[in-house]
Amino acid sequence: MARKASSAAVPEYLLIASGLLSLGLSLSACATADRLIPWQRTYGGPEDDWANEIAMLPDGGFIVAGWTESTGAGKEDAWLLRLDCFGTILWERTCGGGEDEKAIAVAVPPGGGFIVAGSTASKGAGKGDVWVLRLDPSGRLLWERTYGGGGDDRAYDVPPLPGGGFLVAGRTESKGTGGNDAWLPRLDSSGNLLWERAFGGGEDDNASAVAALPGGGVMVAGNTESKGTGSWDAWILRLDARGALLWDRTLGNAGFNWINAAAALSGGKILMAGVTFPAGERHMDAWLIRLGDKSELGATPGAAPNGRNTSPPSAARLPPRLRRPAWLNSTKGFS
Ligand SMILES: [Ca+2]
Ligand SMILES: [Ca+2]
Ligand SMILES: [Ca+2]
Repeated sequence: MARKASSAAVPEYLLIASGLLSLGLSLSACATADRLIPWQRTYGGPEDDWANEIAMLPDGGFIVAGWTESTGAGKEDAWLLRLDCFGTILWERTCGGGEDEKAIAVAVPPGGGFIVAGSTASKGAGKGDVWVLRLDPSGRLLWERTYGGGGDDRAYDVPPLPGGGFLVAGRTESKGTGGNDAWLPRLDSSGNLLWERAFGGGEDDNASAVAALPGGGVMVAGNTESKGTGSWDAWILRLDARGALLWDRTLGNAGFNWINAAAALSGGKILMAGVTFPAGERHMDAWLIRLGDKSELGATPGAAPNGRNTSPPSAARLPPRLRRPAWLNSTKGFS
């Protein structure tokens, strides 16, 4: 009613124009000069402080997950920074106890707020435990849970899944076959464990990132010393929506091969990133792996009815390697 009263006094086209103008102003508030680096900032105190992952928010701002030794409850604490689109801190929060904590991954679930995964040595079942925290949009803790056993257990990714809840990707020393195994605890939206899967052999194995597929199920980026060639090989696992392994493949050479990021592109396509250390060379190369389309992703290698080779890409199909590893986050998966 108030709107109608005011439109009687002000021409309607002016109201529409003013609405469009304010909408345009709010959208353009984050616009920056067309420069290569519109801004850069540092955050932290006198001790070591680390930003590990960043997620963009609908208002143009960001949430940053990392850890800090400069503030908090002792040693390293998980550290979350809510920034506006210019990098100004809106709020920051540390979580943890007297031992080491890290926030490794952060994501924005459909319901808003934040889901954070990392590790804690201050609580849980012993040594490091996987640690998942659910925060509201203001950074208030809604719930936190630890997962793990007596060994060292770590989380590296925590994507929200289309069906609700989350899938943690990490590694466990408490379960599985030997050494570390890739570990995938499936959580509901309140953090309750729905199921968990561990994959690996007698050596160290891990799951470093997950990309959800449109038809259900996930593609897991992992790394293995138990399979493949030489020391570490990249390890790609295709799981269905219940966590059953449909197929897996290793990619690598006799040197060090490692993937620590997975992005779902449109149409069910997947891009993974990591580093590869060509045998006999003294430097790492950045490494991008583009997986095939949805029809390939769901197929069982070697069992395609039309006889096509549906295997995930071999190293020969990878794009030319970049000689600039610096943009890669080498810590995710190493910590
Ligand atoms: Ca701490
Ligand atoms: Ca543990
Ligand atoms: Ca293992």
